[in-house]
Amino acid sequence: MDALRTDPEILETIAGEARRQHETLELIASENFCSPAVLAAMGTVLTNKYAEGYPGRRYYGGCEVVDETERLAIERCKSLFGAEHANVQPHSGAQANMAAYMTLMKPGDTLLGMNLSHGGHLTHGSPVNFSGQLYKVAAYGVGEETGRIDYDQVRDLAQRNRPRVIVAGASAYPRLIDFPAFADIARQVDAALIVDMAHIAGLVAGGVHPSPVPYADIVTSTTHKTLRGPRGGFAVTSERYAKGLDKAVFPGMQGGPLMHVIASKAVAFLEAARPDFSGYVRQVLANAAALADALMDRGFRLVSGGTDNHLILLDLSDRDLSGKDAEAALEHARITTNKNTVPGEKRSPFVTSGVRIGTAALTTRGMDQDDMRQIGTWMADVLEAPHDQDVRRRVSEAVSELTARRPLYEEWRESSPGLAAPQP
Ligand code: DSN
Repeated sequence: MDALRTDPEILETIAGEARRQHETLELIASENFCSPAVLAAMGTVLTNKYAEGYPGRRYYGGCEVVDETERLAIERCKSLFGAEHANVQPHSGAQANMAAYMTLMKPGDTLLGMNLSHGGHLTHGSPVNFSGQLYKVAAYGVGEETGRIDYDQVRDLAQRNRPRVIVAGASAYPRLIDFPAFADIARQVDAALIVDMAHIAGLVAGGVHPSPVPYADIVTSTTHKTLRGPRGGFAVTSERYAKGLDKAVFPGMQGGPLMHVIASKAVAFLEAARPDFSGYVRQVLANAAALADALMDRGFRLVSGGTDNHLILLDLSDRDLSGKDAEAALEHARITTNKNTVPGEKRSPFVTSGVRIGTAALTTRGMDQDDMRQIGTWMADVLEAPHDQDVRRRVSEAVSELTARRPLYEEWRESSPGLAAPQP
């Protein structure tokens, strides 16, 4: 990062963010800390190269080296997820979803996806997103009592709406997803099945969540959540849809691939194939269970009463505290989460009655169940007295002691020593 001394303003923002990541407890369920190797691959000369097309079939000269980069990423991705075909070019999960839809349906066709306020994703048919504007949408959700996907409702909606595509997968769902059940429903109504495994891709790679690959026509994902790669997307499919998917990504939707990010995805796929990654994701789940127990022990309600994965959805609808205020109070105590709607939400999506919490990032920092029980106690202290400055200060100081013992990206953090730490 010495080279960045030519731009002290940007260097300051990067070092400031490195410091923030180091000095706070990152519990946003969709975030993680990628390895120095993943980080390094992104800051390379590969960013200079235009490579529209695919390996061996490019629209530019000089692609023989980046062809090899992309081939490595494709082969590693296929091998990691046991897929016949992989496209590693989508710039994001949203674009992977767009390409999957373009492969399997036409504008005006019907899409059945999970309601955003029940834990789905914008690209699963929200009216404010292209998916809700280009397609007719029907939405399933979770049972209000159980907090779990209501598969009878999915079947009923599928039979009544005859969707061209059913999309399974979620952004805020704390339980295992039954992919055979979705595949069965899709078969009954002659629909295609897309699984968006963005949140759980690392859990699938590490073998602690069943894989959707044998059941779905196309599986889409991001690379930066539990999978712990760079910010980006990818999709895997069978030979049957391989050509269609590739055409939908390029030239259907994107131009030149980001070769530096594709190199970084390749590094992440290699890391996720190693035995220690399975140990990591097992610990992610153990940590989520420990944190969930700690919060429930203090009387907090969790959607579905617990978790099977990396994610916890705190339901504050029985309290005089919104998700927005809870997020702010926790942030003042150096604990980063995000407000989230809960099933049966009564408040607006900008206020919400829930807080989404995930353990992938802190597990990467080496934290274990004891740390999670302690963090659960601190969170409960703050949420029970969200305006109490003394509680915030006490928790904030305790968080500082814990984070100081688990250094993160020291090289970056130290590159701008004059920066002030965020104050509660
Ligand atoms: N925004 C992501 C999340 O936080 O889950 C999904 O794209």
